[in-house]
Amino acid sequence: MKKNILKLFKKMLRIRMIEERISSNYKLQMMRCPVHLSIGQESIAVAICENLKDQDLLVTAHRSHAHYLGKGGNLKKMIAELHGKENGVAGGLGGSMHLLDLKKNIMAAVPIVGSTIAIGVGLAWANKLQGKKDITVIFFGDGATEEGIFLESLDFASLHNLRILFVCEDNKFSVNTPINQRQNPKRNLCKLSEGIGIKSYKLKDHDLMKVFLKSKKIINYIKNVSRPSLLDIDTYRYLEHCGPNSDDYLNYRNPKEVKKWKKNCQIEKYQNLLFKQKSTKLNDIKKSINKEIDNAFKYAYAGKKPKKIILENLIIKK
Ligand SMILES: Cc1ncc(C[n+]2csc(CCOP(=O)(O)OP(=O)(O)O)c2C)c(N)n1
Repeated sequence: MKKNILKLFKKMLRIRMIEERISSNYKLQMMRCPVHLSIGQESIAVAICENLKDQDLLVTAHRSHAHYLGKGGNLKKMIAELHGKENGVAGGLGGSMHLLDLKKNIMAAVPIVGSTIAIGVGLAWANKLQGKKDITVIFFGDGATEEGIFLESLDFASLHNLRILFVCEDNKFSVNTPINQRQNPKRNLCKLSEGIGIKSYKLKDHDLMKVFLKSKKIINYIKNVSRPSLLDIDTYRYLEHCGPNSDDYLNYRNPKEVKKWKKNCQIEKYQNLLFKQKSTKLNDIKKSINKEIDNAFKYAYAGKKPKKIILENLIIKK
């Protein structure tokens, strides 16, 4: 078990360190696309992706880095994409909000809020028609559940017994607007989804192992019974909605709430559990991650700018 926890911890730490580097390098103005960082939310992507097979499909939205990396997306090509380079995952034309890696079945990241929910349902429907047993995981935020397409997608998935795990990362904000200014207090996402016939679960904590164990059970259910499920998890982003900085000075979030979630930092929690203070093993892990990140940035810097847009070259082949 400890070996398993260590493996998941390393994945979380790697995502945190990659995003921290993106954040600190952003001021160099070499990355010119908007970035929506997942710092604070990494445990969900890592825990759920650990229960997926390479063949299982994944779609995500604008806050895509943790999902992409959790499913094994290519780091060098991701960093090159953020730098608008030809050797990036989308030829440098998409940026942070359009990550994909078809070798790992990371099918799309799309920033039109709610859009990838329907795209994911379409992919699962195609899989079903082809007799494939793989599941599709769709990651989205609490804001996306307010789009009409969300309920339409759930309805279609339920009607056609699609093998889908819908994952809502409920970080309580859509940009700077809190959930209580957007939704009736009686609105209950799991009840809404259950009303459409989809088994739904709420986790009020994004604890790494809790999410891992819960999603393992749910994914087994989806595979065995061929039905969709929904998992709604409370979580928190540490930085601004879009960009590399903190925006706590804006005071749209209660400082007590921010403090409470930072105290529940999953990296710190599992670091304390796994390592003694000043652990050389932890330092070695960090050194090796830093080396990998250095290499990814070198790869991005070495890439060429895309010359001109030729539409047929945009069709990305596996
Ligand atoms: C259809 C649509 N409406 C509005 C926007 C502007 N927008 C971008 S991100 C975002 C907030 C989405 O919140 P949520 O789904 O909870 O994801 P989070 O940013 O919290 O991860 C909004 C409103 C958009 N991109 N697409």
